Amino acid sequence: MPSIDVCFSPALLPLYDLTGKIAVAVDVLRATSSMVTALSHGITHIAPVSELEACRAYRDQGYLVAAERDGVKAEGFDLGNSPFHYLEEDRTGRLLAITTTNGTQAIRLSSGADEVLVGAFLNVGAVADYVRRAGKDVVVVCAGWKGVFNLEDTLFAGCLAERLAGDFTLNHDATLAAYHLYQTAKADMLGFLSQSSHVQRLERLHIQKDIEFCLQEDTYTVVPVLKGDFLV
Ligand code: 3SL
Repeated sequence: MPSIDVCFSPALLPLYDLTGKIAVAVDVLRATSSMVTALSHGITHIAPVSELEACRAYRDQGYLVAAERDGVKAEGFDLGNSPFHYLEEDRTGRLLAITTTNGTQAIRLSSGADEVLVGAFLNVGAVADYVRRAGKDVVVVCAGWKGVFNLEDTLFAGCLAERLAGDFTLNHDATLAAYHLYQTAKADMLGFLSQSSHVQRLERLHIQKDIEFCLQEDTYTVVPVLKGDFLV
């Protein structure tokens, strides 16, 4: 039976062998939630980029360029990092390049896996179906915050583990920790996360509606897959 493991931060990735496995990169608040929303609302493909300048350069090729640092839209970009950018305006047919503090790094750093998927609560059921069909070992790569652990990505890992229980073994300690944390949190995720550092950071920026949106499960069925430099 394949297994699901959890890497709590990209800083721990050197300790994981992703060869032959599927990596599910997650940054629930908010990068991967925004990407899933963008692809579900007409964006045709996404370039996840690590550096601001490299991201901005995509504008010359007709891309919408989006950038966030420390929760705030970076100067000189079309968009920041909110899922509502793709809900409140029609972006159908547009290409997107995006760089964020942690999420885009987690995606790029996962590229040693056989396949890199992008996960969020918004598409957790579709991700579970995808990896079940593939039948390979899975590692959830949590974006964390600047190299350290965060609660919200760990809860996503626990939610995915719950969805895969019975078809995947959950017997890595990191997976068990995430699974049990999710059992405690799932009835009231917003309440459980209210003291967490990134929720507090986003609340200071008055982005409460983004938090509530990103914590919804199974809104979308799209599963972004990294093909070369692009998520499709
Ligand atoms: O760190 C990231 O990649 C972002 O998702 C952070 S924020 O939610 O846009 O502040």
